[in-house]
Formats: sequence, structure tokens, C-alpha cells
Amino acid sequence: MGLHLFFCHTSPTMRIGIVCYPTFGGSGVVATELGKALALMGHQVHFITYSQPARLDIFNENLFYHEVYIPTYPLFQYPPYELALASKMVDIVRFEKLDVLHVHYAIPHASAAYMAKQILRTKGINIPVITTLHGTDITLVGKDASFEPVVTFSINQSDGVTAVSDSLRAETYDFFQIEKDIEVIPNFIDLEKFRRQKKEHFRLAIAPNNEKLLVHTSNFRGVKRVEDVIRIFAKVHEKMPSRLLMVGDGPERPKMEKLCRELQIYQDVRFLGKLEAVEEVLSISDLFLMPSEKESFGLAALEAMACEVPVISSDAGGIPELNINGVTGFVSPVGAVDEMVQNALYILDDEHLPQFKANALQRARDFDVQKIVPVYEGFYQRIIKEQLALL
Ligand code: GMT
Repeated sequence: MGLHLFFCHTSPTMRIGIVCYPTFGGSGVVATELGKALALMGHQVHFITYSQPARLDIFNENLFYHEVYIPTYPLFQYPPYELALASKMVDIVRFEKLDVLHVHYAIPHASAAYMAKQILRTKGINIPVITTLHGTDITLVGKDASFEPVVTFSINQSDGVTAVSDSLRAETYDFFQIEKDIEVIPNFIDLEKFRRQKKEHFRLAIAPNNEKLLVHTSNFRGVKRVEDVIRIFAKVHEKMPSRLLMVGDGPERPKMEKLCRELQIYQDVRFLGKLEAVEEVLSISDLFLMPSEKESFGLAALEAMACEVPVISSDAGGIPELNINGVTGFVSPVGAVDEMVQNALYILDDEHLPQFKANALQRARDFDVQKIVPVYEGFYQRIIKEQLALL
């Protein structure tokens, strides 16, 4: 996100603490882009995490980064990050006079925030805590018996809770004993950064014979069903000249490279690894594949749609709230590879492709950062007001 964003801003500025995972993962990306947008709106934003967030790549007088230092002692088999994080939150809330703490991902951020809140209470400070649920914290990790009581407790103790889709909200209520209202605030996209750029020379180099370009971006974990991506592509490839671009890295990658050799499609599949400028690859692509087993929202699909790339996806989690079946792409049951192949061939037909591309962009506009970030801002203001009323 550059400095080009413009927000109409009239409300008083806030001092906001943001706690997130600093990696390229979806929750960290959303948290960092949110903080950057809020800073551009004039709020003071303090990131608190164990290393500089990957997307915290701009200089702005309103942006601060506080690193959590985790001491190691021979006695600790597992260094207690959560305690170091809670202590850092206490310190930053007190000395930077924060108005609100917004923690992304329930584990361990919401529980650490609870502890920080209790410590601050003994010092006469009531810090409102907002927790945003992103998905795997609920659908995978949170449901594990090792964490469930802590997840339930920390959600219920948060002053405000948001989830990134209706589906994640419903799943959270289904699985946990939640007494709090959960507000749905979806993922968002900077349409200035994620837009179809003219990259004809790049496209010519990758697809010299005007092959269709399919693309997948993920962290190559089991939950992404990367094998389905490869098998869908192999069948599309049998029917039309095409190539597959695989962006990202993760545990499934070596197996997938092997599978491509076995299926004899290796020369038409490019594993590009982790890329900073994914939008450049999306700009030359015709179709995005997201056959995930679980996906609370599907930020990677939104990024593709903003670059005018239609989506073939599963119906997991919140994906159908984003990818409109038959309009911006197609949605099929998890694992329905043959159906996904048929749908992919339909979209890639030159008669259909332009309309799907236009529809994808049109849908992405509903999630414009300029629309969604003010919703977070309003939510913070409401929760702060409610907490002040309790004093
Ligand atoms: O998709 C991932 O594996 C990363 C993951 C995370 O926990 O950071 O992303 C989750 O949060 C994103 C941002 O809210 C969502 O767009 C992704 O759909 C969600 N991933 C899953 O639910 C698997």
C-alpha cells in the first residue's frame, strides 16, 4: 500500500496498538495493511510483535514498531512468548497512552491481551481489547482440545470481536460457547496496488505462444489442497495450450514438484517461490485456482480478482461470499476436481473470459480498502465509547 490512499477523515484521531503475526500469512497482511491505512488517516498506530511485519514497508510519522524481546534461559524448553508479549503490551499501552488494542488471531494474541488488560487494570487503566478472528485460529488450531478453553475464554473476555466472513462467525458460534456479539468485517484490498498492470513483455516471455495462464498462490499447506491445483491444471492442459504459475512456498512444495514430473507437465509449471510483487504475476494471469479445504475468506482470491483474474474455487468457508458462482468464477464442492476442470475450460474460452474478468474486478471493488477500513475505525470508536461508559 503506497502513500496514494486518500480517506475522508473527520473523526478524532486514536492511538491504536496492533498485535499480529509479522509474516506473509493472511492475518498478518490484513493487520499490517489495516495499520498502514489507519496511519494514513491520521491515527497513531503501534505494531507490537516479535519481528518487523513483512508488509510494514513504508515510512509514515504515525507508524511505530515495538519489538517483543523473548529472553531465553536454559530452563525454558519453550520460551514464553505470550508472557513477553503481554508485558510489552502493558508497557506500550501505558507509555504511548493507547486508546485501544486490536489483536489479530486468537492464539496467543487474545489471551496475552487479556492478561495485559488485567495488569493494566491494577494500574487504573482500562484498555479496550478487540480481537479479530481470521480462520485457522478457529477452524484448525482453536478447536484442538489443547487450546479450546483458552480460545473460548479470550474471545468472551474481549471487548469487541470481529470475524472476516459470515461463515467464520457462524463456525465460531457453532463450535465455541461464545457470549459476545461477533461483527463481520471482511478482508479488503488496495485497488491501486492490486490492479492489472501492462506486463505484455512478461506475458510473452512466460506464454510465448499465447498459452492461457493459470495461477495459484498460497503457503502450500495441506489445507490448500495444492494437489488439486496440479490435477486441475493437468486436465486443462490436455485440452488447451496453458501454463501454471505457482507462487509461494511451504511443506507441500517438494511433493507437488514430483507430481508435476510424474504427470509430465513439469515444463509447463513454474514454481516461482515467495514473491513480494504478486500483483505482477496476477497481471498476466487468466484464471486463479483456490480449491482449499478450509478458507475463512480467501484474501489471495480477492487479490487475483482485483487484477481481473476470475476464480475457480471450492465452496469452503467464506469463499462463496467472495467468489460469486457463475459470475466472478465458479464454486464447487471441496475435492470436485473434474467439475473444476469443466468450469475452468468454460471460463478460459475466449468468448467467456472477458466478461468473467470484468465481473471479478467489479466484485473486488466491494472490498476496497477505502470502504472497509472506515468500518474498523467506526468499530474501534464504538467499543472505546462503550468502555468509557462503564467507568
Ligand atoms: O491462509 C492461510 O493459511 C493464512 C491464514 C492466516 O491465518 O494468516 O489466512 C487466514 O486469514 C486470512 C485473512 O483474514 C483469510 O483471508 C484466509 O482465508 C485465512 N485462511 C484460512 O482460513 C485457511
